[in-house]
Amino acid sequence: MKSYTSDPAHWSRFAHIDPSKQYTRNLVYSVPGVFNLLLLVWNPGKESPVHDHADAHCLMKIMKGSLVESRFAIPSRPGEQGPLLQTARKEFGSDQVTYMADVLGLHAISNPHPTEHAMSLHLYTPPNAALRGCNVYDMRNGEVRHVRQDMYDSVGGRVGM
Ligand code: CSS
Ligand code: FE2
Repeated sequence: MKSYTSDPAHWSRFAHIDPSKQYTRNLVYSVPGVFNLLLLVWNPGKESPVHDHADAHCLMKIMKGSLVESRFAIPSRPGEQGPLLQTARKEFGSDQVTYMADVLGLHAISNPHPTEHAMSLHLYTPPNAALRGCNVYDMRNGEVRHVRQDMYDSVGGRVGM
């Protein structure tokens, strides 16, 4: 992922945008049980919920714009310890790659730009979240809930599948 230089000619056909969402999840390719590769399109100024990664490895490469990653500690007693403890905040620019996994805690990703979309390529291995979902945390009180993550907004560049 590091050696690849982002070129919209390669990925624009996957870059479906749903303006009603925080971000649009486009499946580029998957090998069931091995990995899945998603192109995420982040609406201007929008942020993901704080989440874990379902015991999988996550590689994220910025394809367009920049994204801010905020990291948080996993609460030992969710919902009983007050607001999540933020451990880091870092901005990544075009073609940068970062790694995330549950051993590093939780994170939220946001697009800080007020008017431009940002895009990122995510590789998840194994593709656990697609099978069993992931946990989403409330930043203010640390409460956790499980969400499904097997729905994509487009698959292979096609919407409505
Ligand atoms: N895990 C999130 C994106 S940030 S890694 C998702 O798949 O929607
Ligand atoms: Fe994530």
